[in-house]
Amino acid sequence: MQYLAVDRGFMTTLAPPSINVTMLLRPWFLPPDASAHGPALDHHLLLNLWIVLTLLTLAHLILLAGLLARRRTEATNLWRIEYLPLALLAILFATLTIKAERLWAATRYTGASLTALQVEVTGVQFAWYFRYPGLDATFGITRPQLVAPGEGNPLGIDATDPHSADDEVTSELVLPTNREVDLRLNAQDVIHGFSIPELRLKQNAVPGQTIHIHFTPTTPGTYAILCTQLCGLGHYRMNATLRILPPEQFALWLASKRKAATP
Ligand SMILES: [Cu+2]
Repeated sequence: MQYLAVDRGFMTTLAPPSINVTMLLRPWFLPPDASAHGPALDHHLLLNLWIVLTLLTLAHLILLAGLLARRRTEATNLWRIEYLPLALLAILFATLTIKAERLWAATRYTGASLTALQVEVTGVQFAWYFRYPGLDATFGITRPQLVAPGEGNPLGIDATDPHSADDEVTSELVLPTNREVDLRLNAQDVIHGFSIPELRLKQNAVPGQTIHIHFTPTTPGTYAILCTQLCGLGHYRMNATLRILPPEQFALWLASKRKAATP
C-alpha cells in the first residue's frame, strides 16, 4: 500500500510507515543508544523521573496522613516542617538542573578534539544536505547567490575557491564508529530541528548561524534523521538517513565518493 501526499501541487509518494514492535510493546522505553554520550543522558532522565515519582507518592501520603489525623494543633516548629523540606527540595532540583546543563553543554561548549571528523549539515525546505571537506580538511566558501539545487549546487559552493574542489555534498549522512564528529549546523531559509533519537541529538539549525555539536557514534546501523521544527508545508517529508559504519567501511565509502567526483 502506498500513501500519496499533495504538497504545493507536487505529488509525492511515501513509503508506508514501518511499525516498530518493540516501541509498541514498551512505549515508555527509549530507543537504543548509538552514541558515547547517550547512556549518561538516559541515566539522568530516568533519575529525574524516579525522583519525581517518589516525591509525588510522598506528597500524596503526607496529604492522606494530614486528612486522617485531623488534629487542630498550632504549627509550632515551622523550621522543621516547612523551611527545611523546602530548602532540601531546592537543593535537589538545583543539583539536577546543573547536572543536566553540564551534560547538554558537554556536546556543545567544550569544543571537539582537533582530530574530529568535520561534517557540515544544512537544513533547507525540505531536505538535509551533508558536506565533507575532502582531503584539504577545509570547506570551500559558499555564497547565497550561487544556491542552485536544479544545477547540482544546493549549497551555493563557490567553484573559484580552491578549497571547494574536493568538497563532497551528499544527501545521506555517513559516519564512522568510535571517532569524534564535529557537526556544524546551518539553515538556508527557516529554523529546522536536526534530530537523531538514537544518538540522543537534537539541535536547531538557525539561518545566519553556524552551530557546532560534537559526539562519537558507537553502534553501526541505519538511523533516521528528522526535522523537529514545523518548518513549512513539506515538513513531514524532511528526513534523511544516517549510516554508521565501521572505520574501514567508512574509508571505502569516502574513497568511492571521491573517485566518483574526480573528473
Ligand atoms: Cu525542517
